[in-house]
Amino acid sequence: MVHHAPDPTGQTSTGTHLTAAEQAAWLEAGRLLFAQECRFFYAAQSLEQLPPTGGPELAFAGRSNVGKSSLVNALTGRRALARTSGQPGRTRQLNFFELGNRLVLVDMPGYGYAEAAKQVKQDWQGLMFEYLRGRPTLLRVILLLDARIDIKEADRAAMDLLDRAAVTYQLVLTKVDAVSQPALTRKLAEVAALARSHPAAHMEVLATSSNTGAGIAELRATLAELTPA
Ligand SMILES: Nc1nc2c(ncn2[C@@H]2O[C@H](COP(=O)(O)OP(=O)(O)OP(=O)(O)O)[C@@H](O)[C@H]2O)c(=O)[nH]1
Ligand SMILES: [Mg+2]
Repeated sequence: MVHHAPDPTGQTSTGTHLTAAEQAAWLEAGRLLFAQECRFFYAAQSLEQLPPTGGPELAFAGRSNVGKSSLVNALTGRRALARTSGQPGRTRQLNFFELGNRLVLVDMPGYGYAEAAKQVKQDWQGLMFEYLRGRPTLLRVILLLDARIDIKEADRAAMDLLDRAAVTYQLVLTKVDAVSQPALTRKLAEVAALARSHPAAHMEVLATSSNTGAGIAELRATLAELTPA
């Protein structure tokens, strides 16, 4: 299904197919899901430490510093649920958050962080990819791309890996507050083309800012749509 949101908040790569009333109901479902209690319940540093599979999981992945932890906070309306930092490489474990007994949000370590010690990098990135490949309860990966930065080799590698593992992922732009409207429109077109060229990528690309809240209601609604009742 394809959704449209009013500009500039919640700009998406696709057009409108919903009436105003349908759009309002769609957004309300997202609001309700994310208004529920959300609590951190698990951190895993190795595959053996993963929590037993339970409810459906949504994983937030992307390059170091792209804004994964900030987005988890913005979605849940909590300032400091997931730890964020201006220094890349802040999140080094898989952090699991339970949302109202319906959904598990997984804040992942970033990839493509050149400065990390080699062993540390192998450990946490290996864990991330093993989790993504092998988790049966994973509903979808939300793969974040910084709206200000060109797509990097590490992003392409992550997409290829998910394609090969047939794990559905959705591309979401972050930090759209930091780019001009024309630059954002160009970026959305570029990333939508990228999504179309990857078999496991969802067609629709969302544009978000954890700072201003742009696109957050639409992302909540999109995620609510995926969540079993
Ligand atoms: N302008 C702007 N900056 C943001 C936004 N979201 C996050 N940031 C900044 O980006 C930096 C990284 O944010 P994090 O949420 O820690 O990023 P991360 O992807 O979790 O990083 P790692 O855990 O290190 O992989 C911080 O300085 C945030 O303040 C946004 O929407 N707009
Ligand atoms: Mg983080």
